Amino acid sequence: MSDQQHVYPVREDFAAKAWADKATYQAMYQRSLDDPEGFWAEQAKRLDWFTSPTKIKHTVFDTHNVDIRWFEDGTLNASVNCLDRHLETRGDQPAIIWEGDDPKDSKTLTYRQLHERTCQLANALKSLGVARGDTVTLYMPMIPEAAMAMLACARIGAIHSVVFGGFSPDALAQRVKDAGSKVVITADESVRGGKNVPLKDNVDAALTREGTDVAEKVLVVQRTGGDIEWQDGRDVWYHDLVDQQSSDCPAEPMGAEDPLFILYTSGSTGTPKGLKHTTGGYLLHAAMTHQYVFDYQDGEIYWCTADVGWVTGHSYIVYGPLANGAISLMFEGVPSYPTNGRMGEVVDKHKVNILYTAPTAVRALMAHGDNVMDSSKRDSLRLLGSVGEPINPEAWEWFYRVIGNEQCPIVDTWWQTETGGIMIAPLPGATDLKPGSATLPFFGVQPALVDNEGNLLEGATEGNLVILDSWPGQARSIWKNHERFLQTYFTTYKGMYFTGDGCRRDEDGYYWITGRVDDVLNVSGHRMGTAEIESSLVAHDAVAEAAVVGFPHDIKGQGIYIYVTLADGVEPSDELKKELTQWVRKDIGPIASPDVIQWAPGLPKTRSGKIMRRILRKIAANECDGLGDTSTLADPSVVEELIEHRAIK
Ligand code: 6R9
Repeated sequence: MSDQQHVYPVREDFAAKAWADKATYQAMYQRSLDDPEGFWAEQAKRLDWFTSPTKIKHTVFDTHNVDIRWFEDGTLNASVNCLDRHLETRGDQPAIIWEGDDPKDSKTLTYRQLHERTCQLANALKSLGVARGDTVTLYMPMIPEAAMAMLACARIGAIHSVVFGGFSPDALAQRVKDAGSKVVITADESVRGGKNVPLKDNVDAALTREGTDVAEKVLVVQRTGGDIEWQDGRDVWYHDLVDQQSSDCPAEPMGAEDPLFILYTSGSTGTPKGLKHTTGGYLLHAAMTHQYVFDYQDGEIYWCTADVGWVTGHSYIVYGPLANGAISLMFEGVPSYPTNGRMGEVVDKHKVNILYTAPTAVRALMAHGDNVMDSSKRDSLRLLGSVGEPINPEAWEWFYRVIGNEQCPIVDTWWQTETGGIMIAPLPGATDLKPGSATLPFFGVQPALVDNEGNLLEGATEGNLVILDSWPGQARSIWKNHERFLQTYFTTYKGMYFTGDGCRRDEDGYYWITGRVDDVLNVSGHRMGTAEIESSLVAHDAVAEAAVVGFPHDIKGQGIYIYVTLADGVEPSDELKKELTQWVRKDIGPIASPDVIQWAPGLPKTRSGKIMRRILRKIAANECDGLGDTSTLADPSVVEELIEHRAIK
């Protein structure tokens, strides 16, 4: 079927009111390439600066010398942009609408309230010894305090590092240590799907690990009142300390290139990387994309269902929307609790206009059938968005028809932790939609496709997705490891940023992301390195060797398929499978739970000892007929054996 049969043209009524129609998009995009200095100097005016930037763009994508600076002589403060500057015009407008895990729990914070509490928290952090340039780790539930903590750090020039609340104590410890955080902010427990998660216990456990003694203080929000251990001198109740603080806290003037936050993400090798994002360019990119891609109009209720532990939560729950003075809905729970209709019910309850979610959530609902949305009308919705992984056309159509009542354009937004904000996506008043395609680049973004040798490919074709020049929201480095930043992103294809994604471009120039081309899995929109899971497994006494690959999964997009070679003398058993599953969950977190474990007496290797993952991926996907060239295998019989004992038949 040709792509052309699936085009949803821009709706006239939408284009008439949108921030950008076709002509505007084309003119602005062209200008952003022809005159980046002029274009971005103008756009920078959407932020409030203490000192306006005069130097706009200084970016070098040289393999040996990657140097990315935007607006480098400007000074500003992100919290002022997200809070103070709205007080006069919209102080009493909601900034955050919070919907608790329990449908009876919700509250609203106005810009004035959010400002006041953020300032109090900022003063509290100062009283704990946090100063400009220090790092603070946040391990928090989806509660307004998480947004306040990010903004409070920004206010005093501290650098936040948010760690997703689903990560294990070991994963948390590694991140506290790498960031060198003096203070950890957490809660007694978080609540998700009616279950309590022991955040504070996890922090306690994490801080017993070697190298975490940098963390001198733990600030604890009381969310549930559950039982927790207390370490006098280290642990401080949030309500004891914060409530007594002054709500006057002058904001630090930060250089545009001063770090705003670190966020860890998985790569194909080694430990997670702390991507470093800076203040000016990041905030501008987040705010501008939030306005144009979601076509955000004043007063609308906007809901991004991500967790603040991921980059989507950073850019599109906190920084982008708040910089734009938007009303951002923050949801503590999960879409399936108390019933599968919850997402629609939250939309109706708060009259949500824009809903930004993940394909995995759509597919999970779709699996229950159309009736799953019967408990809600969703007639307040105007626009839908998708992020985190490729959305298959069936899920796109279902999202459009059932959730959006055939009334709402869908913006499929491709981007990454590294890119800071949306890179390829339709603008709803400007771009005709094709289900499954992230469509066209945002202003200033120059995507290209290259073959494996790095040759640029023209026209309708498929290849590796690279970006040819810098954009303001780009990560500047990896925390304390610039060399790794160069290695990871700028050595594969010289002079270009390599995304790690494969992509097709059609005859209309539309981009279709096909998924990772490296050893990174995308499970329910969560990024995970196969190497991380493998190193966790081989640390178990029973395991001699392990290889992890992704396989197609109806709901998660990709599932985790593990081949395990047991140590000598260890017998395979179902108990051992359970034990290994628990081991990985405990080591990394529940998001890394294996879906399938297959015992592998041997793994297919080249004669030089490299595991041939290509073959393992095929076997996991049940594509055993097309294994391709196996002539380089050291022992071909290994493959027969694995096929015969496939775990999924
Ligand atoms: C924002 C975010 C990034 C990886 C990225 C790609 C995949 C994200 C996508 C998409 C197809 C989309 N991805 N959005 N693939 N279409 N609309 O998810 O960041 O967690 O760093 O993941 O996710 O593979 O490289 P992050």
